[in-house]
Amino acid sequence: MGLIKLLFLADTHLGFDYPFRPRIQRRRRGQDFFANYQRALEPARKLKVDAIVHGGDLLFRSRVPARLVDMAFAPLKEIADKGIKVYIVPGNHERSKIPFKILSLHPNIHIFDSPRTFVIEKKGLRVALSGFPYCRESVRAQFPRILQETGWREFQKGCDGHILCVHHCFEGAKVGPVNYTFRYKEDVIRVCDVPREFTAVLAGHIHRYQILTKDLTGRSLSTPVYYPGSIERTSFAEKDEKKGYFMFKLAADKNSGLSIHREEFVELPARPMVKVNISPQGMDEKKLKAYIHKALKSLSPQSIVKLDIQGFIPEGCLPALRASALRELAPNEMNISVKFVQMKKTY
Ligand SMILES: [Mn+2]
Repeated sequence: MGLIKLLFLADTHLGFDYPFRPRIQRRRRGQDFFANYQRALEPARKLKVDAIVHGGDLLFRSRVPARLVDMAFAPLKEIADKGIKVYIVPGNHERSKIPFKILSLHPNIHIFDSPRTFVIEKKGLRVALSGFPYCRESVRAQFPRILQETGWREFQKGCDGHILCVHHCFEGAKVGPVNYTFRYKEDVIRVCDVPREFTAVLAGHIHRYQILTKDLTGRSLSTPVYYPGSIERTSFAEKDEKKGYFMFKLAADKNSGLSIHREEFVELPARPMVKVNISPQGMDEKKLKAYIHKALKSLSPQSIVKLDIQGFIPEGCLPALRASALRELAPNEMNISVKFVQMKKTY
């Protein structure tokens, strides 16, 4: 029996910081997202996989220019034209506003625009991919019903196994600098509600790469949940995270059924994010500029920098903290922003 090679990526957020008519000229991060999108799709373009699954949030929000939709769709069409199957889960940034219908006309592109099941077949190996679009209202309560609506049970006889594709939080998923853990809220799916017949859950939505293998009490899950995370950092909460995508080899055995024969997390380059703390109390404009200049010089010019300005800001220092002034101090490739941790004026 054959192996099915599957590439799984999610949360590409295309369009993030990618204005078509920018009001000011500065380095934008949008191109980084497109570059990593292309890198992640490379194994598919080189025909090294049989199928790709996009776990949702293809675009950064639901209302986007038609040109951006075309830019996001073109690589997927190109891959589908080569005979590779493409499966897409609409995420919370998608809903009905993105014209997925255009894509779904392609015979190799399949969209989970409603709860449904598609079958991938290769050399006698048949895998049922079930999924549904992002559910806005209390998915925790509705999950068992929506899962049933995918019709997955009807594919039990003819298939070697099942994979679930969604764009949701599951119990135990972690995010942020202090490892916030999703637990009991109404938008968090219970891991025990995933039937053991599923070999894996492929999920988008959580931007940190992780594999959930245990429930909240520490018991092993019969079905692990795979989050590839976002392909680039979308906020400072992701500053220390690895970014990338998954490559899976699926295999089946008469006794044990479908399994992930091999899994690999492929890392993508991500820009360093750095916070710089500054207390400008007692400085004048010149001194503050010199201080910032020195701090920025010590960083990789590719960095995305946030200046955390703490405490009192002498009035004379304010011009040095204007966006335009900061751009002059920073290398061209650097992104720089300011956050006033406790903004107060002194007189
Ligand atoms: Mn997302």
